[in-house]
Amino acid sequence: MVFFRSVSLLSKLRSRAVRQPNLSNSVRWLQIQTSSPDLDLRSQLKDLIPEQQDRLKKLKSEHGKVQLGNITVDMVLGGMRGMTGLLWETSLLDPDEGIRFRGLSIPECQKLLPSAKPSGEPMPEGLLWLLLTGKVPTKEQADSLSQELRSRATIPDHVYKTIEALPIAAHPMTQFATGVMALQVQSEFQKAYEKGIHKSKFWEPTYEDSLNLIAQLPTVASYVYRRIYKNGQTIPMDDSLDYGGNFAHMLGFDNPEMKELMRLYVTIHTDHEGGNVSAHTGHLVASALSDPYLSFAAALNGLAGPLHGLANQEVLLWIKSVVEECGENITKEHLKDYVWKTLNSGKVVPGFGHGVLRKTDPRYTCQREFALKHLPNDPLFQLVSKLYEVVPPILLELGKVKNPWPNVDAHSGVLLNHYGLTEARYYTVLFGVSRAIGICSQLIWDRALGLPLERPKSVTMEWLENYCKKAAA
Ligand code: NMX
Ligand code: MLT
Repeated sequence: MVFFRSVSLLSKLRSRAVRQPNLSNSVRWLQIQTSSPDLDLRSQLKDLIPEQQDRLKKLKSEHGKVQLGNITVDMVLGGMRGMTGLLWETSLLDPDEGIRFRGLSIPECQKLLPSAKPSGEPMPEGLLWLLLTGKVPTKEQADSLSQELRSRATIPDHVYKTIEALPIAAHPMTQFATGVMALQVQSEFQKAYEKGIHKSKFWEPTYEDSLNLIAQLPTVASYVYRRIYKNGQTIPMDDSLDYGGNFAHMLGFDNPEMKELMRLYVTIHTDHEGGNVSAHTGHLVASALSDPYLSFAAALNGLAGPLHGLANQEVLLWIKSVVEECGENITKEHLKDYVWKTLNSGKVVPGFGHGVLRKTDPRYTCQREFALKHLPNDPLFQLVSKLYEVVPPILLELGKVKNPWPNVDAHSGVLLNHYGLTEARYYTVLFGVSRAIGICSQLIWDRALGLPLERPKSVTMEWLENYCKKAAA
């Protein structure tokens, strides 16, 4: 049966506890490493689940009534900013420090996660292992997961046909999300639910769907790219390559630096705690026991909005419009005028600002470091660097922007553009492939922990007015 894949233990299992002092308390429970690695992710997860179920039960029974803060009218009217309302185990965002994946910052992930080449960028499959188990995998474990993902990557033919039913001019995100919906036909969770699976077992077909989906996304995404931009000439998967390397390869980019960029890109875009639009949407939809395909397709539709994932497209198009109007060597003074022109026409400066972050996004910083190492003389990178100096003071001058600093999307486009992936309208699809790793990892835990249907209370303006009158009396 598909849920019970055989476990291949290459050597005898010997466990030892490894302390990693930089990790927060919330992840200490996961600090068990194996010196002779167990290469099967699913069986590792299975061992962890009972312990975490007990932990949640204890938290509920001992601290269920502890208050986490007050809800203000501003929060209700202001998109729930600052309102703590979700459990999300795989990552946590600090407004000043940025994201930590299971307690590890991006530089720590770059240092500790396995890489495809010596001292290279982290492999996304290593991060998937970390998000799911809280353990830093060995290179052997990451390679074994690479192999497993390749073995799950076959796409049913109807998926291609479904995408082909759309006009070629349809936005790449529309084509990609349509492909994900077509993949849903294979959902193990749906089949198991129809057969009456016991709820204690929900996580198992969810795991199968999630790994299949993560495995298949680069092929579907590459298909969309090659369909729209390369006359439909697709490139098969290379069995010798890892997840990120293969994705670059199937898109048509075999430059080793582009493969490294893709590994870094996918890794840093995977997860950004639970409240961002795509993760929250996926989590909400999944809370109705919708399977991972349905949930992730919904998440993608949120990611496709310009204030969220589409911002990476908007940034490159905006940068190219600067170059078109003012040339690559635009002075800082001219650039300031251009930024003001954008703001005065009622638009946002894409790639700057954030709903939670209050400093430069570390995902921006690591991409900047990549650029400084590999493409310091690229004219668009130099323009991005100038924007880093010019934009924040202007946004501060506006007086209302809470975070004037660049986010992840301010940088990704110029890197991709440098290696020949110049089609900005496609960029959000890359974000989407990456985000599946975070959303699906949490979804498996949602099922393992038996998290309930999400259903917050809403109120009307009249209700708020009356409530506030009574509170003031
Ligand atoms: N350019 C112009 N105005 C901005 C910007 C910006 N980059 N960022 C915030 N503001 C405005 C915002 O529109 C709002 O104006 P108003 O009161 O007139 O509606 C005001 O400043 C206060 O907004 P904040 O509280 O600072 O930001 P909020 O949490 O509401 O929104 C973003 C966060 C990310 C939506 C916002 O900063 C933005 O629109 N940035 C540009 C788009 C972007 O880069 N999005 C990608 C985010 C990362 N991602 O990948 O999802
Ligand atoms: C994300 O990666 O999801 C974005 O930075 C937006 C967010 O965290 O709200």
